[in-house]
Amino acid sequence: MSDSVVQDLLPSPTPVRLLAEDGTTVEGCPTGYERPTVPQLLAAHRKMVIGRRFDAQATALTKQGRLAVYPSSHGQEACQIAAAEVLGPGDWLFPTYRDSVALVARGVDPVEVLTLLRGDWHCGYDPKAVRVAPQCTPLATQVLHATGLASAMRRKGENTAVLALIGDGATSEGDFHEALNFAAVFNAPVVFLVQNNGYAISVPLSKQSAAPSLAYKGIGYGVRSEQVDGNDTAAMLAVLGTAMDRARSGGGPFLVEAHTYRLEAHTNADDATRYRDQEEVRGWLAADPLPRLEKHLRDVGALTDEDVRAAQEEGERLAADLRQRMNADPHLDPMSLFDHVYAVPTPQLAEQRDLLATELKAQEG
Ligand SMILES: Cc1ncc(C[n+]2csc(CCOP(=O)(O)OP(=O)(O)O)c2C)c(N)n1
Ligand SMILES: [Mg+2]
Repeated sequence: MSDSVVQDLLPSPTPVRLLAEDGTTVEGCPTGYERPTVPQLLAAHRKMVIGRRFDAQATALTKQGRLAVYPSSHGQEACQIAAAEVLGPGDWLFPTYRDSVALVARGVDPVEVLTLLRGDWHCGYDPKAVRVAPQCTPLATQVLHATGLASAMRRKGENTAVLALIGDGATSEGDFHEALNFAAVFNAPVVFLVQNNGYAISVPLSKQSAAPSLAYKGIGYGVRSEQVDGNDTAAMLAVLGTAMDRARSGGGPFLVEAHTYRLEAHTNADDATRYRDQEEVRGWLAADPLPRLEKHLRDVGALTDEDVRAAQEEGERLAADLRQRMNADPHLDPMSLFDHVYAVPTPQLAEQRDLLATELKAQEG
């Protein structure tokens, strides 16, 4: 590989940043990226306000026993909203359990988004209809699925791309490395977005990886890589947008590491005070992506109190509707557990199905 090819693959030495923490503009946009327009930032702001309200409501539903578990993405909204905003209608998203806000921003019905976390056996929505794969809990398996689908799209000559989301901890999984290798060799139109939120449950990144940046994990496979301030919505839109455009036009895979932070515990079932101190959390609260974007848009005269109120009211309406619909007991057919497992059920499965059917009949009688 020549020096210039290697240089083209390398991420910036420091994360790309277009907005400072106080909302002021960081002058100069690194070559190859375009600053998002004010209307794009306004659209992202509105979705961020609504997404944050959804997240708070989902957390409340766990306390009311209406959700089994909820992994919050509070603090990671710049990544979540940018991930939804850069998708075209034909593109696919491959999310993890952490990415419910991105699904809501993509337009998936919030009740459907929470179906799996409510304890059902399926993901709640029709993946093909919304072009969103089921939210994946086994770490890193979704990046291989995303790469395979992207490869198929390319073979069919489609002008579309796939965005695969993954956490920092999951980049240690073999599947992640296999996906990067396959994607590069087959020039698959897939963008990998690593949301580096500092922790894999209680394990800090320093105990997970010795890489100078997770973005460097792309170079060895020949994947163009970048690192971004993951709490800067403008930078996230610029870098992810470029990566997706490049993938759609045959430029191949792209790895983006977003430096961000999960402000809540891993899930409602975890006590984060046992492994990180409040001082650290307070530091990241100062880098919160929402006030940063809001301050910027107010400073440039693009956002008024009325706009903010309108977005908040939309968030309240969504939360009220979600509360109401999630409080209704769903009618679940236990027999549906056996549907779609195998095209032809195994004898053992057929036996279990018959046994359950007999038991249910006995209960009815
Ligand atoms: C293959 C596999 N191993 C272990 C787990 C248990 N587990 C669930 S979440 C998690 C941490 C993942 O951390 P990270 O990838 O950083 O994502 P985050 O939760 O921070 O978004 C682990 C180890 C799992 N779900 N799948
Ligand atoms: Mg993490």
